[in-house]
Amino acid sequence: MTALRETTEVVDPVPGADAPHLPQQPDLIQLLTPEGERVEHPDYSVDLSEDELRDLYRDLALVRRWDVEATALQRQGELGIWASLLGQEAAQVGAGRALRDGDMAFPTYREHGVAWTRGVDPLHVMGLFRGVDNGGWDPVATGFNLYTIVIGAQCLHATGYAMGVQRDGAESAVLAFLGDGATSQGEVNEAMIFAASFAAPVVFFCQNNQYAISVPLERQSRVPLYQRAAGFGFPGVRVDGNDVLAVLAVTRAALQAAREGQGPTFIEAFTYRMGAHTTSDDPTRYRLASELEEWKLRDPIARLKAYLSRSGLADQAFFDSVDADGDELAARIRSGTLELADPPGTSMFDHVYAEQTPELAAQRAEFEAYHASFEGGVER
Ligand SMILES: Cc1ncc(C[n+]2csc(CCOP(=O)(O)OP(=O)(O)O)c2C)c(N)n1
Ligand SMILES: [Mg+2]
Repeated sequence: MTALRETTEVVDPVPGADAPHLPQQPDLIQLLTPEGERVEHPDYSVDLSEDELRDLYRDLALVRRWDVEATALQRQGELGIWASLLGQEAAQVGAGRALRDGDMAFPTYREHGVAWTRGVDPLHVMGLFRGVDNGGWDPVATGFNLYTIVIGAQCLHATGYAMGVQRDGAESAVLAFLGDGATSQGEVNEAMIFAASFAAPVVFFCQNNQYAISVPLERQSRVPLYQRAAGFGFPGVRVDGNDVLAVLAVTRAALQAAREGQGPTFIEAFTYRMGAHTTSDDPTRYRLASELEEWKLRDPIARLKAYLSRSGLADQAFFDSVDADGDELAARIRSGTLELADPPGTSMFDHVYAEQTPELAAQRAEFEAYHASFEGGVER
């Protein structure tokens, strides 16, 4: 009994629990250090033009500006809730820019940076968080599925979709997003078993932002997350999630392997959620301010800015123009959000299925009759 208790009880310190916070991580793939120094890696490289490098900076800065505006709008009562991506911009933009036309992404509820790279109008995302629609963008046209709140469910959707791609003989790949906490979810593990067994063209992109709401990483896994992939029988890699170049290189390689029939890869993008889990959360209740300060030194945008400035690829005029674009974007998001009209109550029946079912039609009729029974807000 004692032995059993020893192996099943979660006790501190968990073996390797402090590893994620150690500065030295030999297994961490990096092409840009936190100081903005360009480094080489034996297995991964990116060859980007000067314009492409500047465009990546623009993406990161604009996505952060959107996020800041959305958080402010929620605080002013204009959104029901907001799930901030602050600190995770490089992980999302790097992964999103690795996708090709024809590839498909399956997001959680936090992938605004990926939505941006797929050309989804931010106002569609704002509409979801304002509660006026369930997404609103076209998943087929954008190659970006609707947000999924149910933790891990999108990994099954992505794997099933990838198995379909395989059967169609298409040369495209699927990118499934998930969080560190989601790796403990049954559906994620089931999806990875199916993906491995069928060598499905799906890449699991896990943003390890160190927390599942208030639950820290060391409660989710006794081994670094990327090492779990070995148990499913496909490669796992850990990339610096705050290094947009490394994320782009690693995700591109994994998607290409998937397209070529080499099966899945698990990518652990090692990052940090710099804000609250959502606007309903107060992270000061479960983490130290010093931890955030430490991660601010690894800020994904600051390091690319340092690299671009130091290498002469961008000057102050460029950064000023990005700031101006950010202000314009924020103003468009603000005014557009305020103009989003409340839909009629019956619209909730419209997109449940592609075609109405008799049950749904009956529910709709009952809903309409109930509302018709009121006159000027008073029951007749
Ligand atoms: C099936 C299910 N269980 C619980 C929840 C409540 N919930 C919402 S977010 C979350 C934590 C997810 O953490 P992680 O996977 O690390 O993603 P992150 O929010 O950090 O991006 C939980 C438990 C849910 N949405 N779905
Ligand atoms: Mg998390």
